[in-house]
Amino acid sequence: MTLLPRASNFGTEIDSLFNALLGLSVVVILAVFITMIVFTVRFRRGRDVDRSGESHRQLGIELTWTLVPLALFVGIFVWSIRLWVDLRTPPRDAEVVYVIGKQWMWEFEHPGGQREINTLHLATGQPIRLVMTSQDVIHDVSIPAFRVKQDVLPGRYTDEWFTPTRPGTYDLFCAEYCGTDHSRMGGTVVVQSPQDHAAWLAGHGTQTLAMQGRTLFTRYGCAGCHDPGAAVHAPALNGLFGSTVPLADGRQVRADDRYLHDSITLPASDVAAGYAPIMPSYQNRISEADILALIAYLKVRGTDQEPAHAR
Ligand code: HEC
Ligand SMILES: [Cu+2]
Repeated sequence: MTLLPRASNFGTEIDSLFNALLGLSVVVILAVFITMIVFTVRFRRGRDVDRSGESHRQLGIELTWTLVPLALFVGIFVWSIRLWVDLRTPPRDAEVVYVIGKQWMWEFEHPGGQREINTLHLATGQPIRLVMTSQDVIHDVSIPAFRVKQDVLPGRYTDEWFTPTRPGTYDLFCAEYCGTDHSRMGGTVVVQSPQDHAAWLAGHGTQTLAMQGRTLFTRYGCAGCHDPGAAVHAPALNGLFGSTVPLADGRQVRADDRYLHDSITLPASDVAAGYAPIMPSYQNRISEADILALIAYLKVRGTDQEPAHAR
């Protein structure tokens, strides 16, 4: 039973699971209601039937109606858990697209720096991992044709992945009530052939996200403290992403997206060991989009992928 287009790698399996649950429910409902109706007619008042019950107990029947449903439902459980794990495990070659939700629009950022509002261009066959955050309240990216849905939270990165399989135009909805214009907070996913998509990317690229990040690094004054030669004693931030950072309070944390994000908005909460807590907080002074660009830059800072820049 499909009322929706099926346009991602998850389409068939999620629909099969749904149909299996639906079929099983129908079987159980029929079994219960048919038995109920038969019994109400058969044992109605005034009918001369044997009501002694207990007397003819049959182990075979009891075992059957206990074990068969048990096996069916455990089977469904195992099936759905495997599908869930698959849904939560993006493949290594998945391309990241950043998503920012705000009242009441969606902003998308491709690694090549292309930015889009309420429209997202993707290519068939390319696994995509959406890394998502919110600028204000809780939102939720739901793309029914891809059978994916995930909450988007302020101050946190959540993700969802899929591989578009069929070119076309599909709806994207906000699936978490987020205020007055929630019902209008949506957009369109345009799935193109790989060739068309490459052409689209080339036609809309300006500067990669990391290059935009480098510009912002100077504009927000980060460079004044963090670049070599700065008068302030601050970490160089080279090769920081993915490393283990010793903190002033003795804890050790892994420098992931979340850590970089919080270092910018809440620098006082995780102070690097050996430094004074003098970094100003950028909370409410910087958009989530700019933070994403800064993080993209920090990921390549000090590596050979670092974008060239003028000082
Ligand atoms: C006034 C100087 C100053 C400015 C401006 C500044 N920082 Fe910092 N930053 C520091 C110092 C000092 C630390 C180390 C203490 C700490 O962790 O708070 C630090 C820590 C960090 C860390 C964590 C480093 C680690 O090794 O764990 C990151 C990431 C960072 N800054 C990024 C930025 C970005 C991005 C900006 C601009 C938006 C910025 N900083 C602006 C001084 C500054
Ligand atoms: Cu919303």
